[in-house]
Amino acid sequence: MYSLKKKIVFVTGASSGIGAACAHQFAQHGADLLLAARRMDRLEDYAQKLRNKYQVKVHTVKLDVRKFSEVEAALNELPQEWKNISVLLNNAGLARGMEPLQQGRVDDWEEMIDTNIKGLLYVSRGVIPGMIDRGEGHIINIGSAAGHWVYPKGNVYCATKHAVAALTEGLRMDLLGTPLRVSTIDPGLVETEFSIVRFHGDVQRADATYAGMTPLNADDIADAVLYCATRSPHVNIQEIILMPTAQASISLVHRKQG
Ligand code: NDP
Ligand code: 8X3
Repeated sequence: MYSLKKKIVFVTGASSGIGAACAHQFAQHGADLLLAARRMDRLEDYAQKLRNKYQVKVHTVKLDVRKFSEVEAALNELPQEWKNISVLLNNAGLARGMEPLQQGRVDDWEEMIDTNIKGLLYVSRGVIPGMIDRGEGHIINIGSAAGHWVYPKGNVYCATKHAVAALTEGLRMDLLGTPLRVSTIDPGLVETEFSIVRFHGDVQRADATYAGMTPLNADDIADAVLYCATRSPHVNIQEIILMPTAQASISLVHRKQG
């Protein structure tokens, strides 16, 4: 097994959901955490809880992954002791809206493309050269079942997650011959703030996404991430697709009535 003790793990989108659950489990394994998101109050509160509970070091970074100059500055300005990142978890991401493409909102498209594709690229471009120099690193992307299949009205979100799948595969090819590993974890329905964000704060519509079925929770995804991150260095788990038992395919969900 690969020990994460005292390794630096960089989690984007650590203020909520899957990113926060992964940060928790990485801390349980003794990793030091570099946590990034835009909502600093939440991030700092959470960081303090992890420091107290697990006696690990946690450094927080205010970061909007959509802004290349911000990503570049945040990485350049990291204190020296935080620069040697061993695991990068590209998790920051979102869906916005669920309309037929011909009625879609351009602002929503831009936000998804800028966050899910360009943000992942900016952070990866900033972190990977250092990993290559040090001869150690694991990039774990949070893709989606929506990166394998498309569902009605999922158009642009699905396209961004298909892009994540392509970038994961391409990166693995580009890093061939180095000791770096590249993995993607691709969940189906997970109950987090994802649907509230998607529906612009409409909680009723968000709740309907999970009505009558038991979705995955953020810790289920963290289990898969930690499994990948703790394999021996010669083992690369390329991809894990995980779905709720009640989800047979991207748009076939069994819901109990009443
Ligand atoms: P949440 O909304 O709970 O968390 C999203 C996280 O991303 C937050 O911490 C948010 O932090 C961060 N984030 C969003 N935009 C930016 C940005 N521009 N810059 C930096 N951070 C940002 O949703 P999930 O935990 O569910 O989502 C995490 C990932 O999992 C996403 O990539 C999503 O696509 C993927 N996923 C989710 C599934 C689901 O059903 N929930 C299924 C499959 C994949 P802040 O707002 O503080 O910046
Ligand atoms: C999120 C999963 O099916 O809601 O990536 O698009 S889904």
